[in-house]
Amino acid sequence: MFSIGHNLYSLCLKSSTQNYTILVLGVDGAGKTTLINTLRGDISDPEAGVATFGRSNVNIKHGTADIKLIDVGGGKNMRAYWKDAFAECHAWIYVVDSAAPARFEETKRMLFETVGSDTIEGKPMLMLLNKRDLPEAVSEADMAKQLACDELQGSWHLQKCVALRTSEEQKVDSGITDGIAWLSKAVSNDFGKLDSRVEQDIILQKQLEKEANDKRKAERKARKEQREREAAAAEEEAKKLEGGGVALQQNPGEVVPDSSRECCVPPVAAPVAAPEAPATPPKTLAPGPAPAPATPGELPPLVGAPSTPSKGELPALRGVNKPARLEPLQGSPGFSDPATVPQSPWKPPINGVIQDSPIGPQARISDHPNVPPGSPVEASFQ
Ligand SMILES: Nc1nc2c(ncn2[C@@H]2O[C@H](COP(=O)(O)OP(=O)(O)OP(=O)(O)O)[C@@H](O)[C@H]2O)c(=O)[nH]1
Ligand SMILES: [Mg+2]
Repeated sequence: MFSIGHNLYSLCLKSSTQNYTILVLGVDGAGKTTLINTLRGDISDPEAGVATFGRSNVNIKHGTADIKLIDVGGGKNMRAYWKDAFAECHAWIYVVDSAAPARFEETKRMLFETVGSDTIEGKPMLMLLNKRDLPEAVSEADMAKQLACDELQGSWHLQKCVALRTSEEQKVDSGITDGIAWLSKAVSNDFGKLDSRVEQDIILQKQLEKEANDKRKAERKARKEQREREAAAAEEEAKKLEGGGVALQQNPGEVVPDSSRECCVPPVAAPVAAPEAPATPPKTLAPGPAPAPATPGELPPLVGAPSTPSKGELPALRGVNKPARLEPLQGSPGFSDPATVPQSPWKPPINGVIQDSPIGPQARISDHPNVPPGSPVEASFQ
């Protein structure tokens, strides 16, 4: 009874040791996909080599074992994804192009970055020195030196091979069959440990992925909140600016700014610099009859102004915009209620002649009591 049970248990254990995963790594062009094609019994067209993008799984049978092979692209933009497959592998193969010594340094760097990872460290590794059929292939000893193989820890094996198989008649290279035999044995010998390690590594990997995901989410959320805060602040600012204008218009009885109103220029305008004369005077100004000299007590007409401005209007200078002026609000400093402020008896001059002057009808503007002696107004019209 015991022996039947024991045999059944051994059978189950044995059959469970038949399923494992091998990850195939190496820089681009090393021959990973070619190797996998050869292992599954396919032939490869050396002219039709296409770089692998992403990863693909291929199942093969080796003796009694079912092996899942993971092929991951070795291009620079693919290498960051290698680690995603470390946890689920029981063992791995590192493929090297022996005929590309210029890439040995890069190949070595990627090798040591990989072996240093928690989820692959210590798992059996087969290093295949591929493309031995090419005349420029570097010797095995030389390669081992250049790749610093003596610094590798744990269970590893170096094997030279030719992965390329171009016809049905061509036998699979013995370097490949030998290498796979070594790796299968290494896995079988230590399967119990390796299999529970894979289970733990998968849990660890999921945890790491979750942490990385949570971190990314938190960063995205923080960025979104920051954008929302900035948008709210900008909106608040815009409301404040808008609120100032609205208050002016909404307080009943207040004088509101009205840009359509005639500007309130003081009775006697400060001298306005005439627009700079162009090198060639405009046709409207030149040559023209010289303006008659101003008779005493009269002011000459302004250039470009209507000769007789109507009463209450100030002559507009050509090219000079009338400045708009906002009335002060009721209650603000400078506000004068028109109902209480006595109106000035002043009337604007017509052709420089002051109207209803307390001094006399022909008084000069500078004689007016409201004009201080030496004022710019006086200077500008004399
Ligand atoms: N002569 C020779 N050529 C080989 C051998 N193995 C692969 N090649 C050629 O090397 C080139 C690259 O092979 P792939 O298998 O596509 O290389 P890879 O490692 O999968 O490359 P990526 O998918 O870019 O990471 C192809 O043209 C293959 O035919 C070999 O043993 N001998
Ligand atoms: Mg490939």
